[in-house]
Amino acid sequence: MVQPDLFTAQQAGPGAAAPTPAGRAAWLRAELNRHGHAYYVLDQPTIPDAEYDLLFRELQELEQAHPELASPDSPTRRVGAAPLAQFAQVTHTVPMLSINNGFSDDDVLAFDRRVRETLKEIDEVDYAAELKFDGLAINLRYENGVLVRAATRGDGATGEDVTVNIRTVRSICLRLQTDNPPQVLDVRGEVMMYKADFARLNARQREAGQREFVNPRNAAAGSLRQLDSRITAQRSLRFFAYGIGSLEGAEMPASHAALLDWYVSLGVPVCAERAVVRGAQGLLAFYRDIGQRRAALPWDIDGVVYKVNDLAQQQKLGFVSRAPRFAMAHKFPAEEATTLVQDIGVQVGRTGAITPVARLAPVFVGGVTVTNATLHNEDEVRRKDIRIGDTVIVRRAGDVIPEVVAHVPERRPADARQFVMPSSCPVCGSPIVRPEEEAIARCSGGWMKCAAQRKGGLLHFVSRRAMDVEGLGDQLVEQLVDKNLIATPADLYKLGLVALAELDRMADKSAQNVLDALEKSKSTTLARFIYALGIRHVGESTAKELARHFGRIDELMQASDERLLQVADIGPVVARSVRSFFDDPLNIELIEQLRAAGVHWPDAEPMAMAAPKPLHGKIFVLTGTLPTMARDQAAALIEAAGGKVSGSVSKKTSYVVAGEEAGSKLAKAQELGVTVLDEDGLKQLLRE
Ligand code: D41
Repeated sequence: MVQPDLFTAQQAGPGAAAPTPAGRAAWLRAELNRHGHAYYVLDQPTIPDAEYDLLFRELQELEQAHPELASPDSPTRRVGAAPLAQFAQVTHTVPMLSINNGFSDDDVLAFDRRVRETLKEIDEVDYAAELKFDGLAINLRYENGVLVRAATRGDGATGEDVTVNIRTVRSICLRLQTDNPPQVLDVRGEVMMYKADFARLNARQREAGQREFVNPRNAAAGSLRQLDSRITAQRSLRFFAYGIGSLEGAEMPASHAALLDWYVSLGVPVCAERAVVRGAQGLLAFYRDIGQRRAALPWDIDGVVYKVNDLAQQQKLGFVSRAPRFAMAHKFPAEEATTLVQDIGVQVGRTGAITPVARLAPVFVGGVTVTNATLHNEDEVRRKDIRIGDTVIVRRAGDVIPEVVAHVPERRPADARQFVMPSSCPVCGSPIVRPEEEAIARCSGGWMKCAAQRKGGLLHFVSRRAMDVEGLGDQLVEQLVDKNLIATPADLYKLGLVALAELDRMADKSAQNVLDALEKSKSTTLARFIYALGIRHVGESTAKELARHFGRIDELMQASDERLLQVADIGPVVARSVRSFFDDPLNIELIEQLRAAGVHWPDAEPMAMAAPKPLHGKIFVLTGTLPTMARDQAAALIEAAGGKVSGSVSKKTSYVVAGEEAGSKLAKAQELGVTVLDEDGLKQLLRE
């Protein structure tokens, strides 16, 4: 799309002789808008952040020196302004309607039937299907292509003027990308926060000792309704368009899909997860597809929205009370619900980790009834201040285990009780210990004494991604351990038909199935076997790396810390954990027994021992501008030599490489006594 000021841009670009301030400002704005759009809307960055910042600062200075150049669509207007006393009221020229909700397939069939009845003579209706973002509805008014006002939906008739806040949202264009913009265009859509930005924001809030937000929606609402827009500017809000209000001076597109395509061409962000589908079956297929991918999306949605695609058909359908008859929101089961904490107990994991668990009044959330939710660890219970008797928000997203998100302060009873970490394991009675600097308290009984750890370890051993013993679930392992029929994974392969068939809910047939599954599991891979051992800190991908690197179990069992550290992604903590696992004679015996029982896998050649890289284990922090190297270049060279680059200086930092205008990081390095290098010093190290 051609920018109106692109002609001046070319004239005033690099190489042009002495551009006028106005020409230079126009060029800078066009450049910044182009790069900003590529980054925030297309997700395809075109220049490094540092270069963007440079152009930005130049424009800021230019506008300060020449106030007459100030313009409402300048990217410099995105940084926020002085706080407001209150938001002004805005009356929407065309009211912002609400949308009818449905929850079941039947609701969808009924919606489609009503639509067909009204439209008559149409067998199958074309629908535009899109996501239902969990954010805040907003109206963006563009006059002659320039963003002049942004208002919240409010009660649909009047909302609040949040223009200064909306200006800080990088993906929202301050000027439409077209040569002939409509005189008036009201773009409607949802402001929200990506899940990753939400997590980063909460981490920042936590570090600053400030209140954390319960979910991305609340974070988006809190950020948008800030009277101090400089705070909003730091909050990474996003926007997706899904509707239109007033339109003057342009032809209304013929369909909803065409409207959204037009928006895309104007530079207005539209989510790519949308489709035109046919009939109720098309709607249901869209719902199922998105439902399966819901947890993997970068943002929260609470359903999908269906709209009759043809705008003439929409007109014909009209409205009931305040919602259009042409649209329906098909909601997913809520991922959050409130319920009562009846008690807080603890659970003992396979490594002995003690997890506080809230016992809840049963609540339907994320599509299932939940009675237990994890509180992660003791510090989390304190931080979130969850007490017995509290009303809490419980979250179950996708297949993730349910967790307690927050308590509802207004609903805390006077007799709410604090959780106390027990001093001994509820399963085996061994002391519970919590090493200093660790977040996790553990049962000290170990595998030998603690049945909970044995059960957890056995369940892990037989799990699908480990030895994959089909049909050996919770209840069976529970009985086998409680009846002392097995203690270690090796005992599994000694089980006989008679012993198995005597267990509750086992018949000869199912007992034989378990034996067959055990037999089948003996033929495995080294990676699965390593993972099945349940070594602390060794997950599936680390197990794969270890298998690839060592090829044979004996090679791994004998590997030194140094050798282990050469494996991709293995650091000192994991190396230590692997080494101490194989230093324990009981573990060696277990492996021997399993091999004797017939567990086997194809061996491979170990990878050659590489010479350690020169900067192995060294952590670098880069700050300031280096004379000849860009920061990315320096980082790439350090990483290629085996070093790591970190963003902040700590006691663990090996070197700070400082260039011109190095600031607080240099000061911190000096304070901590970390070695400071200049570019030559770094080059010297790289040559060594
Ligand atoms: O994503 C959404 N939350 C969303 C909300 C959407 N994708 N489409 C919507 N369409 C409408 C109509 C049909 C009235 C134009 C909506 C909303 N309304 C809406 N959001 C809040 C109230 C109404």
